[in-house]
Amino acid sequence: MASTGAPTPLQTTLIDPTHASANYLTSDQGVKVSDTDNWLKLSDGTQVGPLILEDQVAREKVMHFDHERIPERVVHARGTGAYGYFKVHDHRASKYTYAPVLTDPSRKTPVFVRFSTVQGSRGSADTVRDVRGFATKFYTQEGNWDLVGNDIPVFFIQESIKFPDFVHAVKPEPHNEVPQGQSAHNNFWDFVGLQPESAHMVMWVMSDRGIPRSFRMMQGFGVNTYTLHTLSGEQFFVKFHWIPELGVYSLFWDEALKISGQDPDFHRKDLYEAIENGALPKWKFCIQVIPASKEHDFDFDILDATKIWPEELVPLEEIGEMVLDRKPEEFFPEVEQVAFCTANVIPGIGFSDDPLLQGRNFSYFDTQLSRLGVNWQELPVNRPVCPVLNHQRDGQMRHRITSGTINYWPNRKEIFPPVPPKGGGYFSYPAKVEGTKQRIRGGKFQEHYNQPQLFYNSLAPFEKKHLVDAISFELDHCDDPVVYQTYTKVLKYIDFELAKKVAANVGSTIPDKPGRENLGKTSKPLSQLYYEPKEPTVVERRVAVLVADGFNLEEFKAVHNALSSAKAKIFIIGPHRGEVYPSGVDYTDGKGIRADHHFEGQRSTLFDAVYIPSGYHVAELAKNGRVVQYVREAFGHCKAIGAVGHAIAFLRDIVDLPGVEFQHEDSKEVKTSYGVVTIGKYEVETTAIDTLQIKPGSK
Ligand code: HDD
Repeated sequence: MASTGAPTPLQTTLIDPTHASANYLTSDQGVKVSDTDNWLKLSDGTQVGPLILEDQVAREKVMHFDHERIPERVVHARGTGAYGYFKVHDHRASKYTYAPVLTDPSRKTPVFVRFSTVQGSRGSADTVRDVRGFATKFYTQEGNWDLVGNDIPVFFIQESIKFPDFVHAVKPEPHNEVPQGQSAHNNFWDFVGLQPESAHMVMWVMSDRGIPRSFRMMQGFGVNTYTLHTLSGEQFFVKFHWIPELGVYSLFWDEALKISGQDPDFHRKDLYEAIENGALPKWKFCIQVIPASKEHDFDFDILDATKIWPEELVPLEEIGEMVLDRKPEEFFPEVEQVAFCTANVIPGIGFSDDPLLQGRNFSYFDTQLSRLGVNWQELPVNRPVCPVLNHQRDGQMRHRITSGTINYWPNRKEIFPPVPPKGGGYFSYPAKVEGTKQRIRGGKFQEHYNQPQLFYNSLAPFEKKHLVDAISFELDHCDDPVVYQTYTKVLKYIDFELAKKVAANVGSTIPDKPGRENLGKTSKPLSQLYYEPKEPTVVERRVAVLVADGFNLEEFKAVHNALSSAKAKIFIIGPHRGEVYPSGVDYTDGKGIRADHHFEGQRSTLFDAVYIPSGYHVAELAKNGRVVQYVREAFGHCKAIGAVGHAIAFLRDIVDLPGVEFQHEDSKEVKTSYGVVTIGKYEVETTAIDTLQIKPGSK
């Protein structure tokens, strides 16, 4: 891995056809192939007869193809991934753990991160409402550590034995395999209505968190409670957090729905384009730590994965950062074959008795057996970067070859002896466990509504509105009244107003009294607004510039320069792809600018901001229904819209809403109202343009 300084096994496996020492086609056995287009046939030269099965070249090609698919992941099937590195800032976590990856600032640990959606299959769309997986493989010198998390800090269920029920309920229904890429159906809402421990996670997924703008703008959470250990024998409970440098932003539901059709690969393209353009996605790495002695000091169980540890009670400690800087070379061997397992921890990091985590530790290895086989760890993307030396042998698709006569321990030659814990071997914390075997859950696991209420109370008014709309959308897709009646009863226990609003929307019985009182508690970090970056940035934000023949070139250039020096991505959208000419240009001299897309090709939903330069081209734009819809839609989605000179009049005509103020046309001042930025003077001075800022996150 050139960029991170540390090698990965992939380097030895990578074939780069453009630099291969030989440039010819061979069979899988390395035999040169003379023809890959025609199957061997019987023919007298004019008549062509049947194919001959003897053709080993054709058979190999087709048979390989016949077996190209492996089972997709039973959940998180759709995803994408990238390589990068992880670094800690200093030694501050040494008081909690001896794991060098978390304590040694001189280390730059290579990572691979896979982002995913949960419900849909491999071919589903990126922008569906769903939880996003955020799984990180740290290739540490002490072995691989897999932190298999989500973009939401809690989970639907407390016990892993419920996982098959939950997944069956959320996945497409068994009789007709509907729906794809969404949870808006009877079975999901039936299950969560009867399993109220899911209420907290349901609130998160129905909030804007369920439709992120980009993987680069999502938080990540380890979700489960893990432990950290010191060499002197202290144990701490820990939760892991990723916080994106760019802030936490979401799409509007209307945008998400449209993008699902307009560009189903929106998120994966966004990730790779950012890396290609050097706008490297970056996250702060934080921990929340509770000393073992304080495990029972809270009114919730700290081992319950349906609960957060409110930051007011357990503050975040930032200890490091992660940067993604390299795309995979080939999707299948890297993104499809990467395999995570929560049981993959390294010395200094351990498990807790979190019942969800304990079950996960079993399930992930098991699922890799069915997807990839018992030697899944030997696949290039899964290989540790430190030596792997043990007596495991054989199994399907074994790659490693170990010489010698010994494949067991103890052995007379002392080959591969276990390392005593003090010498760096994995050390399981010696916890004393007593009890009676029972199928039981802890007492505090029985309380389900405090934290969903805390979450709802903490949202900004517009976030609450989105949440009501989202639940209403989903329940509207449930045609069994039992399902939406049951869920409105659940909502009553979270917030009375919320329950009434949803019930009214979906035709459910409107509750006449709350299930319980609203305790009025809030926690600031639960709202996305909390993560607004201190300095607004347009880095890698997509800006559409709408032009037709006759736009003002000088002004266009000034805005273009301002945006590109701020590292925004500018797309020129015109009546057709190709040359569009500014005013005063003889069309034959070829001095136009090239439109990247035509108005039908890329809709406003695919952009964060829209800018319309001044010029008589506005008359052309105004005649085009698609352009009018483009701008109205962008305004409706609260996008930043920039308009100058004549374009202001155009905007005023089509976005004729009370309360939206536009600049007078003879003014030099920059005016912003509802995200609409206007500069009024037709002959615009470039100094005025320099002050034009298009801020992200206005939605
Ligand atoms: Fe899981 C995949 C995250 C609970 C069983 N899970 C999977 C992936 C992520 C998560 C991000 C995709 C990994 C990848 O990109 O390859 N899962 C979670 C989180 C959970 C959680 C944050 C709750 C804290 N999972 C969970 C439970 C079970 C599983 C309780 C089973 C008892 N998860 C699986 C699995 C998957 C999986 C079936 C499917 C593909 C895979 O593992 O490799 O084993």
